[in-house]
Amino acid sequence: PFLVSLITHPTFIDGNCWTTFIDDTPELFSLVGSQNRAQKLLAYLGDVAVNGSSIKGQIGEPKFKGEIIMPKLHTKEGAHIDVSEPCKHGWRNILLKEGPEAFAKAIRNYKGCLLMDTTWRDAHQSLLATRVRTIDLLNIAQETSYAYSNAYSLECWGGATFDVAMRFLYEDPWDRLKKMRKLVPNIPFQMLLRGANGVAYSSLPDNAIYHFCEHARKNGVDIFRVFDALNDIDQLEVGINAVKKAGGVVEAAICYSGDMLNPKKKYNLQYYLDLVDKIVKLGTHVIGIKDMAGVLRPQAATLLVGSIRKKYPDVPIHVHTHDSAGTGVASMMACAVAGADAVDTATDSLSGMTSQPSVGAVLASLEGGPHDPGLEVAQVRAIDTYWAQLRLLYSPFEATLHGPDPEVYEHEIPGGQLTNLIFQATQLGLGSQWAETKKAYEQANDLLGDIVKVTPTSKVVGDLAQFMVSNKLSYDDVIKKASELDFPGSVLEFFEGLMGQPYGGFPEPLRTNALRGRRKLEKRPGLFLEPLDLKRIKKDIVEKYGSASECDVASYTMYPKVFEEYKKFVAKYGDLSVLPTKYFLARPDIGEEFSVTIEKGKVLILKLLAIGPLSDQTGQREVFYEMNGEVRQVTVDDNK
Ligand code: 3PY
Ligand code: ZN
Repeated sequence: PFLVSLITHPTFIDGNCWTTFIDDTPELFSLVGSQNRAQKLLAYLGDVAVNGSSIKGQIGEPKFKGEIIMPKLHTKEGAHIDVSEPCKHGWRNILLKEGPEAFAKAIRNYKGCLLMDTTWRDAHQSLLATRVRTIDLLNIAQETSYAYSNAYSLECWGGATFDVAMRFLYEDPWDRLKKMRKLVPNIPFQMLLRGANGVAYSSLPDNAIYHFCEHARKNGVDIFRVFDALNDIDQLEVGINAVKKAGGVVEAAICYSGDMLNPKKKYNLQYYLDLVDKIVKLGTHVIGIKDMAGVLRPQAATLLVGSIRKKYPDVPIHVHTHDSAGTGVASMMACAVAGADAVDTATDSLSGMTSQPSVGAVLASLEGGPHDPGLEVAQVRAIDTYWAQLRLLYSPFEATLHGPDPEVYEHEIPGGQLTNLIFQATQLGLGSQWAETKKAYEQANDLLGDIVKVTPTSKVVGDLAQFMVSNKLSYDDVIKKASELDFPGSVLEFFEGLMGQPYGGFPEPLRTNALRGRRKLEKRPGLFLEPLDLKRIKKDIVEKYGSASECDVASYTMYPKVFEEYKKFVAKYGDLSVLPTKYFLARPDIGEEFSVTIEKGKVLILKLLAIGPLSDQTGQREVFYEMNGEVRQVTVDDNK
């Protein structure tokens, strides 16, 4: 195609000066670029047509088949809201004009209890295996900028979304962030940062965390919820300082575990208040309470939030929970009444169970009272009509959750992990082992010293639990046979101290017996890691892929292998983030027409015409597509 464009270009035909031709004719390259992109896109569509989607974790095809109907927003008075430009009002204006301290002060002074909407991050991480794609966030972004304009924040980045975007969706998480930012300039964007682990699963050199936060901030993240999976203050400090240096709002979080009101349990009120003292001393702008399993019951919430509020009347408190046991709404109500400034909710259709409590239910509980979050109920509901359709579109990633799990108070499995474990158990046909796995999880937690469980320590407990179930090991067996057992890698890493130091120390003699001479770190792992040579990394990426942004460097530092696999995929199929989800996950019907905007102003109208017979010689098939009126053909290996 390049040659054809070249020799038919008028300048070339006229025989004008060749040396300046290429410089003066960039449209030629853009034409070749888009033809290339179109060809790569066809290669993907052809592959899906023949082999079906190969997206990991996908079971079956989307239940939603039609066209998505977009919601219309109206003011309270009934006037139609034009969403062609994003909304301009919101809390982000204060942050941009006056900085994080002024932002925190303004939030604290607000009379109601604000909401953070988790739909774009934790809700789909917890219910749909983090599979919601950029295009589906962007399509509702401008409407969201209006309906949620008074929200404390939109949680839309970090946690597992970073890894999953590249690993399973073949998307660039930075590209997602930049595009969302353009469409939602008014609401603060919030991300989840795993302290000294960044968005990875283990500690990285400090300079990688600083570099990551700097670029997250530059590209649009405003509020960073920083946590450490063991509430290890040294690990937390790395994240806090990195966010401060980047100029973001620091929301250092204490992870809530166990049952504070039960005197037999390890983590009591004093433990949490001491932790809060430490994060306040480190200069957090907002105090985060992170109830990752949904075990903060209403009465404990009243006591915890009330006590922190009394001690720190001027620092905003923001509470996160999961609705696994069904008590989320009651707990968030209790938090609001006890003095929380913000609580987390998700759009109704992506709420409940292992996700956050429903925004509709929380609004119904607080609206019109002294803690009113200040959102327009009808607009919030209108946004949910979009997500109700999207939930069906993502049905291939649904875990079979049928109702609340009050056993969460015993096993304490975090929301996202609970869904994952159920999903795995169902996929493996281990439904009957599910009850056993939950019990083993509880025992594994006790064996490890009753630790705080959230990424990555929740994986340690989960791995040990699955190891116990598959090897038919009881609690006592693990203790007795520790010096012979081939423990999962994550368990050994935890025992080595690679995830930080647990409160109350490591369980002995289990640790020593399991490690069998491996090192035992007594301090945070980052102190033992050499700084990364970020310039060298950039140079290497340029050499391999032709260019490298600082965002690429940050992706590489977090997930070197995943980043390289992602780059290989993109080299083969192009940027698939522009492809509507329906066609990303399943082939269209023969004759069904659809469009893909591959870049601004460049729309491809596509129609699957036919799938050819299998060639015995090559094991391939020809797939025929109509693209902008022309018949195009791709040859695809039949892998079935
Ligand atoms: C994550 O780290 O991804 C979490 O969601 C922890 O709750
Ligand atoms: Zn969560």
